[in-house]
Amino acid sequence: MDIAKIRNVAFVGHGGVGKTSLVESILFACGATTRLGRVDDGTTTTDFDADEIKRKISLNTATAFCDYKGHRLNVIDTPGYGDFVADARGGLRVAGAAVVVVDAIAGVQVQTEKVWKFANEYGLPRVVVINRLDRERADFFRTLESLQKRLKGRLVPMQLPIGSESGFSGVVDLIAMRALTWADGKMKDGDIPADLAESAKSYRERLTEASAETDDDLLAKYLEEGSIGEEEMLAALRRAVMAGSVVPVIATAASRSIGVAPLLDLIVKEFPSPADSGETEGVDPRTKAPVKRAPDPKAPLCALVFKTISDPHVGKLSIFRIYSGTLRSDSQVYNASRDSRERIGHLGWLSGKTQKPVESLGPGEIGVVAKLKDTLTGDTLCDEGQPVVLSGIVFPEPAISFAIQPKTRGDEDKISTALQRMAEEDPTLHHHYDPETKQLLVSGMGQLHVEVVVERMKRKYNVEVSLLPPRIPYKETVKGRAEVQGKYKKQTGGRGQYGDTWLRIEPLTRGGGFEFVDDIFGGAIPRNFIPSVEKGVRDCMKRGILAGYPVVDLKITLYDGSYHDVDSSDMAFQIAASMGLQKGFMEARPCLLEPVMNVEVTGPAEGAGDVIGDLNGRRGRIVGMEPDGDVVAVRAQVPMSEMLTYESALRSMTGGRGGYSMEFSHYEELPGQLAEKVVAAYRAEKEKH
Ligand SMILES: Nc1nc2c(ncn2[C@@H]2O[C@H](COP(=O)(O)OP(=O)(O)O)[C@@H](O)[C@H]2O)c(=O)[nH]1
Ligand SMILES: [Mg+2]
Repeated sequence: MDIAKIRNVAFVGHGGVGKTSLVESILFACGATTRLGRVDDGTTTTDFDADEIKRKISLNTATAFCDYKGHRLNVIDTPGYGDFVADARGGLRVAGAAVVVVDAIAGVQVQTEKVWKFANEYGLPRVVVINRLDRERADFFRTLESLQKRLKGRLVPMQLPIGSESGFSGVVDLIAMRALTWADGKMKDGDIPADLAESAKSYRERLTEASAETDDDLLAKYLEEGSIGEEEMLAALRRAVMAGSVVPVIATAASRSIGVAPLLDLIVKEFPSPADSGETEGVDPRTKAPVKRAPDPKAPLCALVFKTISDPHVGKLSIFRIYSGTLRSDSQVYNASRDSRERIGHLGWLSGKTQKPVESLGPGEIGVVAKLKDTLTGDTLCDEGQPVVLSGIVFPEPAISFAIQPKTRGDEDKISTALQRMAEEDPTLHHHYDPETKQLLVSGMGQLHVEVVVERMKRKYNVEVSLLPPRIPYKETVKGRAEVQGKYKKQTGGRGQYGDTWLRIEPLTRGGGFEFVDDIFGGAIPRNFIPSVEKGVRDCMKRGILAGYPVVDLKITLYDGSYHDVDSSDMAFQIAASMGLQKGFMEARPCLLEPVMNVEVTGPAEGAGDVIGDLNGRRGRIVGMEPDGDVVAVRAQVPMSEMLTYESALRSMTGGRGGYSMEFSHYEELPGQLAEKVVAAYRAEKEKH
């Protein structure tokens, strides 16, 4: 495939703005599908998962391909709802450009800002699509204003809408200065309507200026002659878009296919091909030296897996992008991230869940392969002789944990197999067994995420579980200092046990973690037992002392002790240190720390007072408020434990019109009375077992 003709494009934005519908219209317009699917009917190409069809929202990043005017478009549809938006990172990591979709009523929303930042991290050229312009109260110019105010970047309209709300019928193309209108799905090219001529002229000037500014000669020519030609303007705009100095804004109604063809033209004309994106950089895993790989089919292979789909029937599918070299069916590759060899069976192009077999794939292409044994999302596949590791994909840490219980006794093994499979395809899903409470904990990005996991477990893996109330990931620390002796001595018949330590316990600043200082002089404890003391301390910290939560922000100094020639052992010193810490910890004014979240609530302005009052009642601290038209965004910091029931509370407070997002911020001390309750609950639980 001609690399200059490839465009890899990620569709990103807040949930429900029409990304999946837009991708569906593109596939249909290009003839990749024979009928136009609809999100509401569960018939789109990229929302193929049963949970997506049921909920009518995208939960996963999905890919599809189509051909347009001799170009190959790989479209990557990403989820936009808070709990699932992290998956968009995978899509953006391998894309050459992003289409940021916003709603023509809501404008910039919480996740719009988030994906905008993701796209900045990867330095992606982008276009903003104002979609759903056919709806009542939709407003292109008001939305444009909200974009310009809240997103960093030079946003310049490349089109103007023709008609509004249900009368929205097409766009003025400000480059060709033509009117494109749609009737019954067919596009018509005509003259600009008289009532739009004036504003079209003035917006074209702004677009010309913005494009020309990246090129001094062109700007000089424009200022002198007062205009520049279409060809020159396109070339200048392309440079500006690729450099990120201009972000074109266009208008669409995806579900009516209005504006789709001009978006396709823009993707082909303004967005970079993988050849334009140039060399990719990685690291040689053996020498750690930087390595560069050109997008050349003859270069050594290097590809990045950006999505994994795991299915009990089909097995594991790895979706990847090739950066250099050629990958062939029936070959062997090296996973440089895991130091393992993988057999490549059949290769394919992927469209939703459907594979089209291909013999080989070259640079810039996106493909799929089944049944790799060790490979996970973020891994680099390459030639074993010339290994390289590309930077992976950073996924956020889970924000919330629930304990789960099997509905049928003896299903524990089935559950852990299911969770393992699901974690392969979802890097934001974590699980672990807590030996202290004997509970299996499942952690995810939010309540909806964990609920979807439970449903999926039932549908795909045929095992039913119930969710217990979420477990707040408290931590333990101390506020004071203590010096204690930890001594373990046992004499029973034969060889005894002897370990004796003196520990100084001190707090570190918040986030300080753990510090172990060896301050033993004169051999009070032999060198070889010092690591045993540290291990005893660490293990004890992991288990927790006050209420079974991990201990953090602690400095331990081992400053004295004694030993016995025969009876001292590694184990004896571990136990001695652990006993010392347990005693000293309780003397050093222990306390619990609770996670505090950054919360942003958006809702109707008239309800802002209620929202703020409620957040205060949840021990929240309001940190900012931004009115934006008749909508207000309230930012606050609120303890996680107070936010567990927020979803339904907000719904009833705002009549369903409010939305919120939250992510972990930091840890703070849990107030005494609340801490006592947590400790009491822990003791009660422990007595049961
Ligand atoms: N009126 C109207 N509805 C649209 C348009 N585009 C999408 N929708 C609807 O908006 C909802 C969300 O669309 P979807 O494509 O799932 O959004 P996504 O979450 O961004 O992928 C669905 O009910 C679509 O039918 C549009 O241009 N006009
Ligand atoms: Mg979607």
